Amino acid sequence: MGESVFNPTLNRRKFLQSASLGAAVAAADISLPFNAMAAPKETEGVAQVKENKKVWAVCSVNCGSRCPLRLHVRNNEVYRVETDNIGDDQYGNHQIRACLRGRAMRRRMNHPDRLNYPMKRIGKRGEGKFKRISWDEALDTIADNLKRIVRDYGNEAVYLNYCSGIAAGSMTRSSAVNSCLSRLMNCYGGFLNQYGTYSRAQIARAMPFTYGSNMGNSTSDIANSKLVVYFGNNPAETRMSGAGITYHLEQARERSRAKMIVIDPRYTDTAAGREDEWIPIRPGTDAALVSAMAYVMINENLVDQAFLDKYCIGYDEKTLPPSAPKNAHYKAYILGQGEDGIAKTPAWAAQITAIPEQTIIRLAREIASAKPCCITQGWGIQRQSNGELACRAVAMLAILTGNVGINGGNSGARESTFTAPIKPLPILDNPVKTKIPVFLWTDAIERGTEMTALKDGVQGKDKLEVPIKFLWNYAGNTITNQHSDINRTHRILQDESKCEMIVVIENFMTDSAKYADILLPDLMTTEQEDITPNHYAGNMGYLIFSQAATTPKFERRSIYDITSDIAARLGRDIYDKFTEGRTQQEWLQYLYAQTREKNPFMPEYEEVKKAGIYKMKDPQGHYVAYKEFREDPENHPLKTPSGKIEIYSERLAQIAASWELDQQSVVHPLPIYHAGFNGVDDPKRDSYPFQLIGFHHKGRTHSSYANIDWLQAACPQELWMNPIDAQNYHLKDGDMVRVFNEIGETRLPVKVTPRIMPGVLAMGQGAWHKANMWGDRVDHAGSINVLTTQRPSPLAKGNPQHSNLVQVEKL
Ligand SMILES: Nc1nc2c(c(=O)[nH]1)N[C@H]1C(S)=C(S)[C@@H](COP(=O)(O)OP(=O)(O)OC[C@H]3O[C@@H](n4cnc5c(=O)[nH]c(N)nc54)[C@H](O)[C@@H]3O)O[C@H]1N2
Ligand SMILES: Nc1nc2c(c(=O)[nH]1)N[C@H]1C(S)=C(S)[C@@H](COP(=O)(O)OP(=O)(O)OC[C@H]3O[C@@H](n4cnc5c(=O)[nH]c(N)nc54)[C@H](O)[C@@H]3O)O[C@H]1N2
Ligand code: SF4
Ligand SMILES: [Mo]
Repeated sequence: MGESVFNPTLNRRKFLQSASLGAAVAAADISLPFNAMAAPKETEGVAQVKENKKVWAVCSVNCGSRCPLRLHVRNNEVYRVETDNIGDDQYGNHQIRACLRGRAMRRRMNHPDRLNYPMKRIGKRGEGKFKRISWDEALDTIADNLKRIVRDYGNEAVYLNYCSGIAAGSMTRSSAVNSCLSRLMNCYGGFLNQYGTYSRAQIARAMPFTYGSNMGNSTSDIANSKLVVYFGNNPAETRMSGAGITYHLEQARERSRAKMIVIDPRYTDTAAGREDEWIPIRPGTDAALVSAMAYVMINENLVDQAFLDKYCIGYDEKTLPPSAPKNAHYKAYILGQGEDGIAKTPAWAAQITAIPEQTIIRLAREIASAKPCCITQGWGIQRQSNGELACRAVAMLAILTGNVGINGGNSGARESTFTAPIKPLPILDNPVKTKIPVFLWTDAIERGTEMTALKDGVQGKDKLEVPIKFLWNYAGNTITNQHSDINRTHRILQDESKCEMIVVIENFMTDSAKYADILLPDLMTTEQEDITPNHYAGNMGYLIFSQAATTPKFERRSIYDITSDIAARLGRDIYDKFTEGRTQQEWLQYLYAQTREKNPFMPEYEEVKKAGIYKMKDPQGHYVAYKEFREDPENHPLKTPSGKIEIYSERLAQIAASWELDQQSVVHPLPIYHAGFNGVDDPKRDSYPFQLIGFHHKGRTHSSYANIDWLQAACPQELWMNPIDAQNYHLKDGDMVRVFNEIGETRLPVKVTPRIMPGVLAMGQGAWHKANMWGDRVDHAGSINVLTTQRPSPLAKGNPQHSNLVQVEKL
């Protein structure tokens, strides 16, 4: 093969040629060090090439659902995509219907720009110039570098980047801590661990200080509610599956006729005519709203005092821990008798939140008097610079009104969901105990040995001993596109003496893939056998037994196949430990058998495999978070140090006193309001007056499916702007604008709409970054992460990707 720069047009031609050849190229012929134990090859089904068949498959991207697909196959090509046909239109027996993205699966599988061959980089990192190489050369290069880096720096220098492209297949899942790659690395001495996610770093870290965990009632339990209050929760766009939360919400409300109030800077699809009231709020200010509602409730005697006395710590002086200073309790904070001396009146909150004083008063009375009231938040609130405080503040509203642990109520956290059981591939123990926050991986490359526990949230050690030298990236676009401050990451990765080896395993030439040193073409999950459990599907759980719809085309290979071959190159013992002598199919049989041992009511393997899908309902009906605690707190204490709900947390007081934090990064024992950095009161607003949030968009799952033309046409990438702002900036619908701040610039058309409040802008996150990185670095695709900061949130060291300040100009 001659030297070739990666070229989509060339690729497209090859694709067409091979497609017309039917079965095309068979799986690569790989010579292994020991042939007897050669890893399984994906050649099954070659004999059936001409057959007409329907295959159960799964849409396995990380949208929080996982919908079954039924792929119609002819001549080894998918020609039609259907979805679940088991069940009917009756709630409880409903079909798990795929959304518009899953139904575009044929266009994704057959996309002319798919990766077909292993490649090595021949240009600069990020330039996108690659040369086709053999699998042998690719895997040898990876194994040699891995051996060298582990020998020279130790296993702590190897990192598995957070990647969510494949959510939850038993064999194919891409979770950085729970995948074929983590198993491989654990067979070879381990890897630098991580904690948190891009999804919910702040809430997952903060909520347990209040409740000991981060649970919410199931959405179906809204059938028992009088009032639903959604803070930045948008299931109509983020839980879109036919079995998804959006359907459960609609059905449950049909039963209870519960009123619904949506608090969100955007008029979301979840509101969109189904809400009773939309209350637009400035991003990052929910804690101010809650504080003012608390002020009204306290003054009008509307709080559930018996609940606060019996179940909580730190509401007033009665339950304040002895270690706390005088007047450090919540009530004093609200009434202005605490440290800051400010009464959190509705007038005070009105100028912060942009919600009128009278609305706040009315809302407080309404929420306090409608019991049970389901107070729920999505994860947009916490993906901010003050997210840890804000998410606990929303929980405070549920606590003040005593709605915790009861049917029809909620804890204030996001809804919980029931998941059918299936054991994933065991990953074995990681001998390395050091962990970094997911969001700080670029810091761990650039200044790894400066990172400490008290400043950067390193866990397991006081400080990192080596920087990251080897980066695995399997099914993720978090090297650049999905991580903050793309321009900074680009700069860090240019220095090849820092991170010495980057391996990307992908289906497409994404922006992140361009930074690979070795780039491997993966099979899609529709092209191999796996077992995938449901995720956000309310109280209906299910398992999808997917089969390969087509044989592997070109030189694409499965992740188990790839990692087995790398294991073989690391040593015979590593290979044996990694595979345990099982093929992918044998692993699935084994994992199902193990699952069934614990759940004997589940059918035989062959039976479910034939059926393609297995559904089971939550035996509890509705899940109610902290129900046992509510009923019997003595015998069912929470997992907090006191066993109670900790409104005042002594552990947070300790962290606040001992960690190294700057002025804008606040950790506090109480769920107070603080604007955080890039917030409403940041001095930067003089130059960058707009707050910008990046919502999760229905046209894509993050960046997955972003390259599908049908979806681009249905859901164009636009900058949402209120008509008042548009008038001030002399902009009309469709005008091209530049959106910029001190970090970067992107360009896209403006959508002038009253569905966003004045002063706030929004764009869907996940559009594919498109910029000349050796030129002006201006993005031309509306890719928000050229504007987001790498500065982490205070407690979780998480991604504050919705806390952005920008300016806009007409082009
Ligand atoms: N500004 C901003 N940034 C954000 C967010 C935000 O709200 N705002 N959200 C954050 C959140 S919550 C998350 S979870 C992350 C998600 O970020 P990612 O985990 O990067 O998710 P995706 O963008 O979907 O990228 C997944 C990649 O996996 C690839 N992929 C899909 N299927 C397969 C497969 O079968 N095999 C292989 N090898 N690859 C596959 C896709 O082609 C895609 O490139 O983004 C975060 N980034
Ligand atoms: N279609 C689609 N579905 C998805 C995904 C996707 O990319 N596409 N991603 C999936 C993943 S991995 C995740 S983590 C989840 C993410 O789910 P979320 O994090 O809940 O989604 P977001 O859109 O970031 O935020 C939800 C809402 O919060 C609002 N919001 C933002 N800031 C604030 C604030 O300060 N206060 C209030 N009150 N509201 C605010 C936003 O306008 C938005 O409507 O979605 C999942 N589902
Ligand atoms: S993107 Fe999500 S909701 Fe849509 S089909 Fe796929 S799994 Fe289902
Ligand atoms: Mo996420």
